[in-house]
Formats: sequence, C-alpha cells, structure tokens
Amino acid sequence: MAKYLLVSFKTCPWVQRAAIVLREKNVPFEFRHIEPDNRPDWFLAISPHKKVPVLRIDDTVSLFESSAIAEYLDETLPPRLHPDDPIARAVNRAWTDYVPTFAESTTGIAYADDEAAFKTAAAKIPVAFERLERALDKQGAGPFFNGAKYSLVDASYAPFLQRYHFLDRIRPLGVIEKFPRLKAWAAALLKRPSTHSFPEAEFEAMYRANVKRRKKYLSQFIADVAVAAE
Ligand SMILES: N[C@@H](CCC(=O)N[C@@H](CS)C(=O)NCC(=O)O)C(=O)O
Repeated sequence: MAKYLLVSFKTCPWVQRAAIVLREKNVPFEFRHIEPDNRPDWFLAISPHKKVPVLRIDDTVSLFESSAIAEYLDETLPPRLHPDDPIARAVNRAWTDYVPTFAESTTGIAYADDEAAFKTAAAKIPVAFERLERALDKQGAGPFFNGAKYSLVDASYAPFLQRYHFLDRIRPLGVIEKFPRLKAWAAALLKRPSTHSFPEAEFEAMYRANVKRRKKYLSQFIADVAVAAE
C-alpha cells in the first residue's frame, strides 16, 4: 500500500474531510500538523495555494484541494463511498459542491463583528438548512445522506455540522431543531468515529479557543480558555 502523509492545521475542516475519508477506508496515514502562522518551506514547496490539506503520496506526489483528494482516495481505495449509480453519483457530487456555501452560511456567525452582523449572519442559517432538509427528504431513510451506506457527501458535511454544533453550544440558536432530517443526520455524523481527528472535548476546546481569539461578537460568550490551538 502507498504511504500517505496528510498535512494539516489542527482545526481545519477541509483537512478533517480528507482525514475522514482515509479513516472510512481504514488506511494508515501520518497526520502532520503545522502552524498556520509558521508554514514550513517544505510545505510551501508542495502546496500551490499554500493551503492545507495536502496529501503527500509515497514522498513523491502531492494532491491538494479536499474535494480532489476525497475523489482520488475513493477511486483508488476500497470501500467505494460514491454510489454505483451514475445519477446518484452526480446528485452526490452536486450536494458536495454546495458544501462551501453551506459552510459559509452556517458558520458565518463566528465571524460577525457585532450583534447586528451576527443577526444578519444567523438569518442565512435556515436558508442553507432548508435546502439540505429537502435534499435529505428525497434521499433514503437515513441515517446517512444516501440511506444506510456512508458516502463522500457525509464526509464533506460532517466537519461543518460539527462546527455548527459547537457554535450552537456557545450561543443557542434554536434553528436545527426545525429541520428534523438534518438534525438526525448531524447526530449520526457526530456519532461516527471517523468524524473525529481528536478526542471530542479536546477538539471543541480548540475550536472555542479559535473563536475566542478572533475577538468577534461571539467571543464574549466564551469563557477564558487555557488551550492554545489552531
Ligand atoms: N478549497 C480548499 C480550502 C482549504 C482551506 O481553505 N484551507 C485553509 C485552512 S482551513 C487554509 O489553508 N488557509 C490558509 C490560507 O488561506 O492561506 C479545500 O477544500 O481544500
């Protein structure tokens, strides 16, 4: 089997997506965390956009962009996470393409400068949630996006549904409760061992420390924390 190195910032959701796919495939890999403010030269040399994740294969090839990495892993390593049916696969890819918008809509509150901006950002959450709720209604009965079988769509949304869960615990938003399919999906993904790169409480503390450090509107609702993270 090839040797895999996943280059990461500890709390990066896009890295987490690639790590989830590796874990779902039960593939051993080296997880190397670097500091966003101190990116080493060897990393800058292999990452065209200077971003994580980078998946280095056999010390020779470097893949970047989490979506491309996930697709590559799915083409080369069992079990296949994409559906066999081409239409179902296209639908899965389409919903995976929606992840950046979903991420921005559901975690935008963490970047709001004041209460008014927070409210404007919070108003975007139900719009994104409603879209996913309708998509889930058309899919199988759960617990995962396609039904019983875990897919790349699940791996793509899990990091962002987890971050929403953390934000909801900082300032209860009362939104996901209105979307039962989405709520059940998020719960199933949070329970899935592959979602987690770190022990859950430790990771939540790292995430909260990041939000606190940004000194945005939400930061005031987070108690002082000793954990230094990124
Ligand atoms: N579209 C990229 C996004 C990756 C990304 O934004 N990574 C962030 C960390 S979570 C990063 O490396 N940011 C550093 C920068 O923008 O310079 C992907 O899916 O891999």
